[in-house]
Amino acid sequence: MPNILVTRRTFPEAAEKLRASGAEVVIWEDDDSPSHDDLVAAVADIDGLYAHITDVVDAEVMDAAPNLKVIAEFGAGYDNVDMAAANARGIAVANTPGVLSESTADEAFALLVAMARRVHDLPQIVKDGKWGDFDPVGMLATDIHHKTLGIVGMGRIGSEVAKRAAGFSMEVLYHNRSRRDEEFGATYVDSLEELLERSDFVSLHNPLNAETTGLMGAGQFKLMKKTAFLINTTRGPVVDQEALYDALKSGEIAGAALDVTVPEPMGPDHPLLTLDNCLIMPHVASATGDTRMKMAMMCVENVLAGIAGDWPPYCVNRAEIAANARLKS
Ligand code: 8YV
Repeated sequence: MPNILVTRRTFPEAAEKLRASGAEVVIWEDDDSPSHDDLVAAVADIDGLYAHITDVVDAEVMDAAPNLKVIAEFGAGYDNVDMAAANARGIAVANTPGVLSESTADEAFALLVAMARRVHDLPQIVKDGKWGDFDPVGMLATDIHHKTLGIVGMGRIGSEVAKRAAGFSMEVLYHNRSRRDEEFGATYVDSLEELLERSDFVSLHNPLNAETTGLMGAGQFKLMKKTAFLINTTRGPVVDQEALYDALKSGEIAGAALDVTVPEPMGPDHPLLTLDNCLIMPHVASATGDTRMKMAMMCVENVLAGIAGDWPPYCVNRAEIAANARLKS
């Protein structure tokens, strides 16, 4: 009987479907995620790993799981998995693309609107009893319509953000590894620098990798307009948070809204939380009931296919595994 480890709580429907396959399913029910040592100990007999962003799935974990055939990641990003190690061991890695694009874009856009229209700070004035007499030049916000949005990384989520921006009559620029067909009227710009200089809002949607770690640092904030806002719903390490703190504090940029941070969870004492022009959400862009359920069911499909010896439907390293197999033969 194949064994599956699910590293966080899941929906009953997902657990039932896994068990209905006949597999032995262990679900990590603790409030805390398994530590790396816990994971190494828990994977000894497993064939399939249903993993989450909190799991560092490295060579040590893979070597502790000699029967492991598939790592099914709950999420679109799988930067927590050592892909070179998985490729070398012929372990299929799969993710949950597509189903979360619109929810993530909705949240990115909500953050943009919140920063521009001061939804993040004006309610506090009311709560604090500081809502004074009408002031025609007080409590001013920033327009969204007819402003320029720069999208960094025009994948599925980026293009959903572009679609929303079109509805707000924004001009949309994008910078991507490759030029795509004009997405919802978005204009390709060759360099990140140009995008940063021209945008009133910059929204990050590129995956985390060696090239994108620290992509937004002091030099990039200097290029941005002093009136511009940064939105990050991708991964925390894409932004140099110390440089961001300085840029927000000194007025180099107008504000930032982050769904993702370093570390996660971020403690209440973090310096970014002392700033009025910074809004931080606890990594919840895909966290709607409907979307999380779809992600869970996709993860189930991936893990069940993998333990049966089939390619998971949303496998991300099929070509790499096949190439390695050819090299070895
Ligand atoms: C997930 C995400 O909820 O898809 C992603 O890459 O960041 C989120 O949608 C997160 O990865 C939790 O596993």
